[in-house]
Amino acid sequence: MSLLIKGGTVVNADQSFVADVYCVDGKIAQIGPHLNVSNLPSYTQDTQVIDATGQLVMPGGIDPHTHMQLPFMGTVASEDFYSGTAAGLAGGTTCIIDFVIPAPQQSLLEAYHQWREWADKSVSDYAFHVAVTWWDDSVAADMETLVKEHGVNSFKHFMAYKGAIMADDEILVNSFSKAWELGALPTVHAENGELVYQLQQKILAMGITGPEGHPQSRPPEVEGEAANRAIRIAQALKTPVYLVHVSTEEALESVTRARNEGQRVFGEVLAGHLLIDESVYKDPDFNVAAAHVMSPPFRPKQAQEALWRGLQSGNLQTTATDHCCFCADQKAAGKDDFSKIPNGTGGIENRMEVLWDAGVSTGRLTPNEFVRVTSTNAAHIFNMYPNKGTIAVGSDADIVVWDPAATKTISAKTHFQNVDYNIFEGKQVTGIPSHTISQGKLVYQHGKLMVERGAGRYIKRPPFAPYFDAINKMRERTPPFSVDRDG
Ligand code: DUC
Ligand code: ZN
Ligand code: ZN
Repeated sequence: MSLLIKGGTVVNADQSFVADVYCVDGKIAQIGPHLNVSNLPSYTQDTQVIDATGQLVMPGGIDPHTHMQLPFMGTVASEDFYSGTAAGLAGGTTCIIDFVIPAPQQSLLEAYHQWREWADKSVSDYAFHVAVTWWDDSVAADMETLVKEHGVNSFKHFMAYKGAIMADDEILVNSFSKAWELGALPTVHAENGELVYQLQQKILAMGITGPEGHPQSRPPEVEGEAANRAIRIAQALKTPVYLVHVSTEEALESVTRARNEGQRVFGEVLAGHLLIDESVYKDPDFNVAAAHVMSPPFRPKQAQEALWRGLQSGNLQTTATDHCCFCADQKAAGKDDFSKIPNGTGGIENRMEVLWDAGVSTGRLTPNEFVRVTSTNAAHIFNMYPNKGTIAVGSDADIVVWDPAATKTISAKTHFQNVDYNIFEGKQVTGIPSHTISQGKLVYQHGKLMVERGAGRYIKRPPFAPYFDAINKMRERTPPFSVDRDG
C-alpha cells in the first residue's frame, strides 16, 4: 500500500525543505523534490496522491497526556479509545500516550492488561504510562515486568487525589528509585493532595459550593510546593523527572531552576493552560463553569505569558491536552459540591490548531519549534524517536498536511470529540490540518474521517539504557545520600 504527498514543504524540528514524501506499507520510503515513483512496483492504481502545494508536511502530533474512557470520580470519561483517537486524527494528532491507572491495591499488570483491552479499538497508534498509586514489593516487580516485557518506560505519580490515587513521599521515593533502576522515567502530577483536601473542606464550610471554589482550593502554591518537592526528590535520587501539565509560574520556576543547575527535568504544558484563564469558573451557567473543572485548574491570565515563555525558552518541552472528557450530566454530580465535579476537559482535536494559531501565527514559535513541541520532543523524551516525531526515511508514515492559510471556528456542534462541550468554543483559528496520514493511510481529509476501528497499534517504548548509563557515571562520582543500590 502506497501514498504520495506531492509539492509540499516538509517541516521537521530541525529544518524545512520542499519535497515530495512517498510512503509504502506504513513507513516513509522516499523523500525528495519531484520524486519519480511511478515506475516502482509499490506504485499501483490504488496509490493515493495528495497535492500539498502551498501546504506544510509535518510529523503527526503526539499527545503525551490523555485519559480515554478513564474510570474517575465515580464515573467514566465519555471519550473512549475509538472516538478519542479518531478526534485526534481529525486534529493532526497521530499518536497518544494514555495512562493506565491501577486502583490502590490493584496489580499494575492486571490494570495494564485491562487498559490494553480497552485500547484495542483505537484508530491511531498509542502507548501507555503506568501510574504507581500504592507500594509494596509486588508493585516493584510489576514495574520491572512492564519495562522488560511490555514496553512501558514511564511511570506516573499523582501527588493529589488524597484517599484515592495519591502517591505520598514514601511511594514517590520507592517508585522513583525503582524507575531509575529500570531505566524508566518517573512523571508527576504535581499538586499537594493534603492541601487540596483541607482547602476544599474549608471552602465548602464557608458556603462556597459552586465551581468557583475549584480554583480557590487549588491555588498556585499547591502546585508549586509539589513540583518543587518532586524535583528535589528526583535530585536526591539522581533520577530524571517529567512534570505533566505545568500550569503556574511557581512550578515553572522550579523546573527552570533545576534545569539551570543541570538536573534532568522535563516539563509539559497543556494547550488549555496556554489559552484559557480562570475567569471561566465565574460563569453564571453551572454547566459552562463545571465543563472547565480540571486539575490543575485554569489560572490567572498572567500565568499564560509565563507558560509561553517557558515553551519558547525550552524549559517546557512538550504540549499535551490531558484529554479527559465528561458530559454535562456527569459534571452535574458536583452541582452542590464543587469537589465532586469530575475533573477533566477535552482538547485532543484542537491542540495543534490552537497552538499554531496562538503560537506560530503570533510569532512566538517558528514552524520548526511548533513541530518540536507538538511531536518531536515527546518522541525523544518517551523514546519513540525516530519511528515517531520526524519525517525521515524509515520513520512511521504518521503525517499531517497542514494548511497554514485555512481557517475554522471551533465548536462542540461540529467537533468529533465525544463530549458536549468544547473549551475552545467559538475560537477562530488560522492554520488547520487538511489531511492526516496514519501508518501510511489517509485517515482524514477536509473535515471527513476515514478511520478503521482497531487499526491503531500499541507502541512499545524501550527503557533509556544509554542515557541512564551516563547518569550512572554521575552517580558513581556522587552517590545518593541514603540509597544503597548495590545491596
Ligand atoms: N486531572 C484532570 O483534570 N482529569 C484527570 C486526571 C487529572 O489529573
Ligand atoms: Zn494530572
Ligand atoms: Zn492527566
